[in-house]
Amino acid sequence: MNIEKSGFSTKLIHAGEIDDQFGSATVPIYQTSTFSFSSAEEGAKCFSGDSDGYIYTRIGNPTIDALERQLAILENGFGAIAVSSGMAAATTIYLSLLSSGDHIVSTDAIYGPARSVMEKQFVRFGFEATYINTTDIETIKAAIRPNTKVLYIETPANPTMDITDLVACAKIAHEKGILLVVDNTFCSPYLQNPLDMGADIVFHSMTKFINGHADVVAGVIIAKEEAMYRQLRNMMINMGCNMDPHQAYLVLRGVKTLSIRIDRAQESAQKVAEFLENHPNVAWVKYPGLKSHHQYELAKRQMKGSGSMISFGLKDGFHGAKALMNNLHLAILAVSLGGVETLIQHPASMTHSKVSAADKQKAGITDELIRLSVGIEDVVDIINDLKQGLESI
Ligand code: LCS
Repeated sequence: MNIEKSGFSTKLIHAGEIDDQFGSATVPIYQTSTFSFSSAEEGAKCFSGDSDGYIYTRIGNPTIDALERQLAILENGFGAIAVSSGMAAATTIYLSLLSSGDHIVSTDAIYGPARSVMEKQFVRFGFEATYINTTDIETIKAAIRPNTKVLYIETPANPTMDITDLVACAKIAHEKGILLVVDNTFCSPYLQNPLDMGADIVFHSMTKFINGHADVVAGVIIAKEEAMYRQLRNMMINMGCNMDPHQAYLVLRGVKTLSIRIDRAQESAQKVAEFLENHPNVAWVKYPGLKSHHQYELAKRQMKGSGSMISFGLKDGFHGAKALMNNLHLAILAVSLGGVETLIQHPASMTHSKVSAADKQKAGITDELIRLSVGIEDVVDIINDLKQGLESI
């Protein structure tokens, strides 16, 4: 069977398989730091690249390899690099692609630490960064300078749910000879495949939808071309931000149900978004599946579904947001997203608190904004919980 030609859900179940000596149905956890060589000569061959035998788990491990092969197939890339977290994916990309004096153009409303690590720490290495509203193509063109090396997009953006046109970005990036990097965490490979739309590198926090059970922190980078894959892989190995075999096993288990989890969560998210939009205490709702989303048509074009992330604002601002969050019984008040449980959080004071007040305002991360990650509980229970929470304001 050619797994690459099979359907997405079949790939979820079978693309991570390996042949082991006992025929186990799931991938065993090779919980070892190192691997023995059959001879001194074989050891030397492994190090010189003349043999693809395993050496040391930071460099490669059968359990981690199985997950990497699966992710490369799911995102239609040359190869995948599993890393210890989504932030390890972002920093491995920054450090692989940028040298002192290079410039990066990025979506302003991205996951807070992916921005603050650049602005507060990597500036010391001479990297320059410009954060802009990437929903406007002319703004992107104007931000690109002669020393720009990377266009870095997060779409839908965390937490504004603004959508950036991936095909248009790929066109600009390639005209200018720069690389397009896409954080695809909010969609997962089930809903959006940036490499197919012209991106060079895609990455995920697998802590979210890919693992889906709120019990692992993990990341992955997928490169379209071999040379880029090798460059990123070498950086991961030398920085030591590799995944652990047990972590890989848990993600291999979680990813099998990605499509059915997302189908269920996004069906509920549509109903939750419609409920919120019609509630008198709610000022606005941003969800790609609502016609009121100003980029509804673009979302339909580049995403295979609307996902299960919703942003909304309350008429009573931050005061109302706090009252709602303190009065929910089913939704868990916690950061993170993309798990089977419904989560709610307040980005301005939580995930994006390290972004300056002025930059938050400019990026649309306002005080009244609440972010909801809709889980797979019964939708009537999710809506009833929100209803009683909203009535308590
Ligand atoms: N990219 C996106 C879009 C994210 O939402 C996150 C984490 C990361 C990268 C980093 O991944 P990590 O290192 O945590 O695996 N987002 C979080 C959030 O919104 N709440 O808590 C974590």
